[in-house]
Amino acid sequence: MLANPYLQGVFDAVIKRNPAEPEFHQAVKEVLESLEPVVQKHPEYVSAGIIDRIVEPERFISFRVSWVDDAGKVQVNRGFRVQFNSAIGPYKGGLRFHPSVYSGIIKFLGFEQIFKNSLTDLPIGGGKGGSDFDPKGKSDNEIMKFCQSFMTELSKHIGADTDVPAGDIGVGGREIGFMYGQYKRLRNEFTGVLTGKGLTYGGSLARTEATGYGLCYYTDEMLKDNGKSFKGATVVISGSGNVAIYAAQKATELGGKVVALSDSSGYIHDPQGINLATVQQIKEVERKRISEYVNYHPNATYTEGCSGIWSIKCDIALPSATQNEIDAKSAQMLVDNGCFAVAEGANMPSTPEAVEIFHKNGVLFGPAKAANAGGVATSALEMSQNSMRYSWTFEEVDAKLKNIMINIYRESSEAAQAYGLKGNLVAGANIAGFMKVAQAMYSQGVAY
Ligand code: NDP
Ligand code: 2IT
Repeated sequence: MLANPYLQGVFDAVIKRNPAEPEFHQAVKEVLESLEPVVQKHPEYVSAGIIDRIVEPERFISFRVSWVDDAGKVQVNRGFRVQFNSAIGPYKGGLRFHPSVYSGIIKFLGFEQIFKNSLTDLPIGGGKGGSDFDPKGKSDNEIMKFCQSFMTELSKHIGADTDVPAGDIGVGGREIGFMYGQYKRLRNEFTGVLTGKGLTYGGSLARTEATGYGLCYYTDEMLKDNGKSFKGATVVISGSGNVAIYAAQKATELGGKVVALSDSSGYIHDPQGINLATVQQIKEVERKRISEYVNYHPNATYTEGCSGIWSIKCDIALPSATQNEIDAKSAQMLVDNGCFAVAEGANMPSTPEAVEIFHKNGVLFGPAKAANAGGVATSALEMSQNSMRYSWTFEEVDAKLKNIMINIYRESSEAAQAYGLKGNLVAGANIAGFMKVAQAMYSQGVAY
């Protein structure tokens, strides 16, 4: 139960309107908990119905995606786009292709995206989309067919000044390329309608690296603020996709030793330090399983199953695979093994019980909407470059990204302190992200 009856009422309405969507409920509850001190201080937001409105998407689109596989069989998937909040800019957020995708996953991600995007201090609203399509085991031709069919419908709802999708799980450079090609063909226009594009057709340098690098810049700032650093620290990172790979690269550059990575089948442990070139060859080039790693590095071990990765002794954990991958048991194992910092590369990877364990035990905890905002921040920088028809160097984009991540840490940390919750970066990120959107909604009146 939420202590404030008004907020509890908002939460009850969310559950009633969105039944059987536990991930969405989880994301909303966490934000509403953080807003308790805010509604005390700002009754005008309550009377303007800001919180009642912010939990309801401005628009939710669900559509059929049919395509023909290599065997000539017709396949049907479901596509989604949630246009959650446009108070501070065009809807912005990734597309996820994974068999687990349904309305509840899209809404949780879209809701989180509102506050994350606000934290970047760049003009982007909150959106998210995707499909229950499983890219695993599909040929390039099948991926192209699916992406073209998906974009044929999505193109009716997006635009460079309306809604700008990007990648997420299962959507990387290959998929963005196929979707961009289809959008251009349908509209006959070359605009910045997607981000994460290839460098030859409007992509930004450093967007590929941005989420992982940004995660480490944020973590580094959080560590420094508490008299610690990556230097000499043992680091465990889950996942072995876009976020995990570039987090591993930056953590290593900052002096940490990354000893484990995973995928949805299992995890590898290399006590000497993971060889990233091998991982990139396996995952980015060959699109194979992380278990292949031990064929190249016989000193490393591979273990089936995902959650065991949190039993490896480490100083810093960077969960970068998927939602709810750290439960109370895994959080307790990390604490018992002396882990002093956790920062979330994935969206909502820690369950509420896990977060509580980290807080109770004094573990420095950087929540997803702050710690992984570097990806979407750099997407917004890609939008700026597209609008200017210009491109910045890698160093220029990377320097802007670093500044943004340091600011996000400081703003969240200050917001927590201002509301009497010093050190609680979850509340700090939620409050700081909320305030800007709330002010914009308030100024714009009751439009939706
Ligand atoms: P990728 O598709 O590149 O990689 C995903 C990784 O997570 C893979 O190793 C995958 O393993 C693993 N994974 C996916 N689903 C599960 C699951 N259900 N259980 C266990 N492991 C799983 O995606 P990203 O690296 O882009 O995304 C990772 C996380 O980061 C997501 O939570 C995403 O929302 C978040 N994120 C991504 C951003 C970006 O810019 N890309 C920005 C901010 C957040 P397998 O290959 O076996 O499926
Ligand atoms: O969760 C996220 O922030 C992303 N997947 C990146 C979104 C984007 O628009 O770059």
